[in-house]
Amino acid sequence: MAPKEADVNGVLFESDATTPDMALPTTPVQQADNYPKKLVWRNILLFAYLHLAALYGGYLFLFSAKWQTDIFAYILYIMSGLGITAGAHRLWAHKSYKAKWPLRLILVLFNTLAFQDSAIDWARDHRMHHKYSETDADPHNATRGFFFSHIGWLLVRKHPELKKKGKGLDVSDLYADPILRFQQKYYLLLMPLGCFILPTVIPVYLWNETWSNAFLVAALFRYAVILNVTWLVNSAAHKWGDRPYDKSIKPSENLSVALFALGEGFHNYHHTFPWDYKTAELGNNRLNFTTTFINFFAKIGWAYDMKTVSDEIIQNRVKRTGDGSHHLWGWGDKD
Ligand code: ST9
Ligand code: ZN
Ligand code: ZN
Repeated sequence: MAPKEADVNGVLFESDATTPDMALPTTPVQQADNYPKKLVWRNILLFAYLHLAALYGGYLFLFSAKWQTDIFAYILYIMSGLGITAGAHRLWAHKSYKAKWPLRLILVLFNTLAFQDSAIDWARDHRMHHKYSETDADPHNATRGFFFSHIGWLLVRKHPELKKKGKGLDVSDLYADPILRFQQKYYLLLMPLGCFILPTVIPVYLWNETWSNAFLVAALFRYAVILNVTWLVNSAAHKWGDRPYDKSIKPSENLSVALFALGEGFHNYHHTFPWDYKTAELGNNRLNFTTTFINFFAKIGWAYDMKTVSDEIIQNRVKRTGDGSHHLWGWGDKD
């Protein structure tokens, strides 16, 4: 499908997107920080415990765990990361490509290892993030500061404006997928198994790791790292970096984030052209392992209908709204 563009409040989107709710930003409304915030103490305590335990887990990763456990934790990092990037983000939130059921099954398994809530809930929040970007209806509204957009938004009840506007969001396509419905229905059984129990039991039984090393390294340390890398896209990549495609928005091209986030740090591009399955101007071999992963499945026919943006549309946009730094991000020859 050739990408077409229309201009809504100065931000381009694909006018024939099948689910418009994934891509249509609105004009920022009031930036009120003055509603009575309700702290969620359960989350505050659990995240405090997770981060303290993960710090110790990081120490064990370096100085105590068996090498097999470290490699296992790294593999889990990549698998759960792809469950977020290729699954929840590029496939389900944005529908930037289509996937046959075996790939959807792999992605939902990977996604469950990542414990970032069900893919349906994740995609629903993310559609709000794009549609109402940096307003009160954006779940991790970056205008409320680094801490709020990083982790703070998970420690308080959501803004009433989000709940109000969220009623109008179309997520029928997500509920139409039986694989996603299954994950959501059994999430409280599947998630502990995938994120904590199996990552602990496997190192103990397969290579005789200690219970504490297995739990603290392969489960908690790996989980906390991947959470923070994901959150950095909402915080750091909404604050620091160049804005070659649209200088009027906060999302930025952040190389350090992209390095750890499997290709998801080119956030100025992504907010400007949210339907591109690469979430960046450049794909393979340019710090974009998620694109390599999707392209591999496209080769065997399990991924298809990948949406992209033509060079001409990019160039026009760069000239019209970029901050002049595009020469740094075109990176010479394209893939
Ligand atoms: C986590 C998610 O960490 C991280 C997501 C990050 C996203 C990053 C995106 C960046 C791009 C991609 C880059 C990926 C890079 C990956 C790199 C990997 C290497 N729409 O939520 P509730 C309504 S999760 C429409 O309970 P509260 C709805 O009616 C971490 N409606 O609000 C809903 O009822 P229901 C683990 C919405 O009570 C009702 O409101 N998980 C929407 O205010 C209540 O919803 C946790 O820690 C919407 N979007 O509670 C749990 N939202 O659901 C964290 C709400 O029945 N969450 N409604 O339809 C919670 O505990 C709670 O949600 C809360 C808010 C306390 C934060
Ligand atoms: Zn997105
Ligand atoms: Zn964003």
